[in-house]
Amino acid sequence: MAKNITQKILDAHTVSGEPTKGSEIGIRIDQTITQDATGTMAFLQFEAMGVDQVKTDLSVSYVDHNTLQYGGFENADDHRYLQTVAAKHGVFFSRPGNGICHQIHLERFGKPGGTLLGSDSHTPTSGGVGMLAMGAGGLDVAVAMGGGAFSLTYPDVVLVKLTGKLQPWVSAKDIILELLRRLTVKGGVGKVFEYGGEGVASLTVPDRATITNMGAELGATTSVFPSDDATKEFLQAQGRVEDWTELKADEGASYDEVIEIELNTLEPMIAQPHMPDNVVKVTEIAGLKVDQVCVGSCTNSSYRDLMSVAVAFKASGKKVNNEVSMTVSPGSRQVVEMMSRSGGLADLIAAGARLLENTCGPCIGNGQSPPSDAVSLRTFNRNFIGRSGTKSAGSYLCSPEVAVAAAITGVVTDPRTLGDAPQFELPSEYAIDDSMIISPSDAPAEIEVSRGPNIKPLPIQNELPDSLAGKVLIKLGDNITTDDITPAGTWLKYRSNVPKYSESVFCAIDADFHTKAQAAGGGFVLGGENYGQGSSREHAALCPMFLGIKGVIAKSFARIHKDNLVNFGILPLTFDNPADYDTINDGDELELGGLKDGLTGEKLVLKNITQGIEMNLLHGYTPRQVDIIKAGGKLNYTKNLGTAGA
Ligand code: MIC
Ligand code: SF4
Repeated sequence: MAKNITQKILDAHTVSGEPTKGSEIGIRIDQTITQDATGTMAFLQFEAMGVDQVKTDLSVSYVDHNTLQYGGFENADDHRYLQTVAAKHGVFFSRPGNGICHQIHLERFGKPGGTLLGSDSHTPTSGGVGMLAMGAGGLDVAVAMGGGAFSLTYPDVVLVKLTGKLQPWVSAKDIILELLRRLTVKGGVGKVFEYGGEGVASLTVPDRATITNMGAELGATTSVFPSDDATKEFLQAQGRVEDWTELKADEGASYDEVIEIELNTLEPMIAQPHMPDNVVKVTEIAGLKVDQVCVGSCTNSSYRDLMSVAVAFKASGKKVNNEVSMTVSPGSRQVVEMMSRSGGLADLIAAGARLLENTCGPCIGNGQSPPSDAVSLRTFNRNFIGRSGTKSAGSYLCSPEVAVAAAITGVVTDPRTLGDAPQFELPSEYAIDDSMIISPSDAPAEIEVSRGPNIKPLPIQNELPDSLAGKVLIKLGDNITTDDITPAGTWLKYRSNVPKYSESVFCAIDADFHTKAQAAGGGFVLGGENYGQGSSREHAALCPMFLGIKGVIAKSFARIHKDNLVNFGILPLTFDNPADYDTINDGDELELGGLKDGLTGEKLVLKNITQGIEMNLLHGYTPRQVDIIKAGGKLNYTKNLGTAGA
């Protein structure tokens, strides 16, 4: 049978289940990524499983989110813990200062045809070199490090057929913004986006990685490009051509859906506040005054991206506009070194751009919060309300080309009005220096794992009782993000301290939520469509669990968050009849009984005691998920099995 790329990789890695659409399969994971904001929990969970050495081909622990170490010992303690626990258990450790996990993984480790699981939603970046790379909660990654399979629903595969070639000043970011415009932030749920067509050849690996990275904003399981001559060239330039293999769809391979994009007709695009799918052509809002421009994040921080900004500045002979504050955060140390050697960095600094550390930085609200009511243009992937740290500001997502045009003029500007597009060559050899990636210890028994006071023990969930009762503690609308549930920014340093971090739950929506939840002994959360979209942070399940949340009833869920709720023993449930959402009010007293038997069927009966009505809820769990929920979460379930091979 002719196979597409997704089928080829999945079939080569399937260890359980049938490869039929919609059914659950278990796949072997070749490589894992963790980052510091999710990694401390993932490693505490890995330790709790009692596995000595990781069983993957490669596991890397990156420090890139909380590198600032401001206001106390917390970040630095976490780094120490991560470094020692990695050394002890066979994991490579990428030190703070080495760069953003996705950029580095693409540069140094990603391999065509392999599987990668990462405790960060933008793990699909490595799909740019033909990997099947997926984001997941830290606990799923911990299980994969222990050699356990990763379970996923066999996806629909969408072919994104690219024809023609991008015009000057139009770049990869515009392709993914166009897809978001067409499909919305929930248009990709349950799907893998596979890129094909003759237009693929004109895109370099950094271009492809921008697209696969931001496929996460479609809610997609992942996105993948073929591995071709461009991939070989990139891996050759990274000094690892031996990692290259050709990977393409067979002639006549079938797809569940085909989407066509004519590259030559695309124009510069921009996502307006406060959702990545609120996309328009730049020309539609040209002239809007801009207060801040930020270039960077795992979407657009490669050498290619920064050079296009530097070269555009140089060619224009202009500086950053007096009314604009502009920052640049490079993706990796390799990018910084290459930019320094090529002179591009000097051009950026001469233009008045402010150079930040090569980390996530402003993307996750770690610095550069814009002024009140500001317009901030960012080459990032998320513009959720408040994510920048300033609730009244609006973040707009755009390409580096659109960002530099606005930095020069001080208003949203179509970069095509600037004249000739930046010309520069991508290197045939990148600067390779892995000295900030520390290998695991040769004598693991001698390593003592360092645990500072910020590292609090994992909260434990009990087995599921037969009935759950409690109040609706909050009623929410559509597209609630994990940033709404457990915000980042100044809260980030408490990622290893669940009791403290739990104080942040829904704080921007209801500042008293955590006290209310604890006083009520827990209860239920009511959500609309696509509940839990955005990041993979399992804290968005773990902290509500700590506050006693028993179930989240919503119209639909984002993939990773739904798995995270199950993993922590909170019931994600949907309405049999979505109109029932309107009949439940904030504060209503709810009861779900007969759970142990009920979970073996499709439907559960919810009693709304306050309104005196009943309704059917659907759980949609696989038998494995039912067992996890009954055990009180995946950690208990895995321990009960006595293996990480769950
Ligand atoms: C994000 O971009 O929201 C993050 C911070 O990288 C998260 C992970 C986290 O919350 O630690 C993600 O995308 O998964
Ligand atoms: Fe870091 Fe932002 Fe990428 Fe998340 S989206 S990994 S915060 S750069």
